[in-house]
Amino acid sequence: MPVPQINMIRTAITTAIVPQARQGPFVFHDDLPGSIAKAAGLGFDAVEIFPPSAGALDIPDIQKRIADHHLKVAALGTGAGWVIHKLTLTDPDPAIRAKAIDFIKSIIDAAAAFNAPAIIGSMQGRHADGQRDQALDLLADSLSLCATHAKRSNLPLFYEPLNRYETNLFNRQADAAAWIRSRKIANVKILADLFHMNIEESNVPAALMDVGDLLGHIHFVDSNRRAPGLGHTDFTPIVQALKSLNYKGYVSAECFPIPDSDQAAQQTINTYKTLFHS
Ligand code: LER
Ligand code: MN
Repeated sequence: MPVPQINMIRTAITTAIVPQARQGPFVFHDDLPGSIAKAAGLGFDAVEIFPPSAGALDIPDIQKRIADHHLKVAALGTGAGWVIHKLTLTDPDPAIRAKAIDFIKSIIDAAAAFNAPAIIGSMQGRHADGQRDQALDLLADSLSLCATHAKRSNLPLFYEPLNRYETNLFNRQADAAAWIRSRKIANVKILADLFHMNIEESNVPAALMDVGDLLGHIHFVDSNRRAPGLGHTDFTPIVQALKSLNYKGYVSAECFPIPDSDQAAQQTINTYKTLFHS
């Protein structure tokens, strides 16, 4: 039975098939068919997939498994472009930037086969000392190119501010949202990751309200990057903020498989049922 929903908030769980990301904050690792079956069995609406490349995905096979399990794909991550190939959208070298954009476009196209958006997280990169303005110009241009490409499939592109240990471009939601608005970067929505927000924001619900209609996706996770309910985040005001925004996107569990994948998945769906039960 699907989890009862309010406000059309939909539930998702992350699954990574990138060997270099085995220690990363993803609930399921390595076994995409198995994690699709488990996600459906627990009542999630969707899976969020972190692939090594577009070419590594057997799209017809995944489409069939997703359809057979009445699931959706919430989003596809692009972080392998950084983790495996060290490509970023703000690299000062135009040849590396071009490769980064091509890598992302190929993931955007693969995601479109599932009617899902792609996520720009670690591929945003970081700026060198004294180079912030130049890097933000490069980020604006690169995001615009990728978002224009996504628009051809009528899908947005998600941009994710990260905590200070992972980027120095945007760490706080309001700063990123104001920048996207002032630069008029079309078709980009913000991905708010509650783990990064726990480090960077003074008030998480207020920061979500600042993002407002630019909010496109949420990485729903506790303060310590464990499954929701295993840390000290107070989710009640966060859910209230989502309700008052009439948020209709996914709450996608991007957390460590602690104590293991199955227990983190079960913990997540239990918490979702409590928080999002109408
Ligand atoms: C990385 O910390 C993260 O949160 C990912 O979602 C970025 O792709
Ligand atoms: Mn994230």
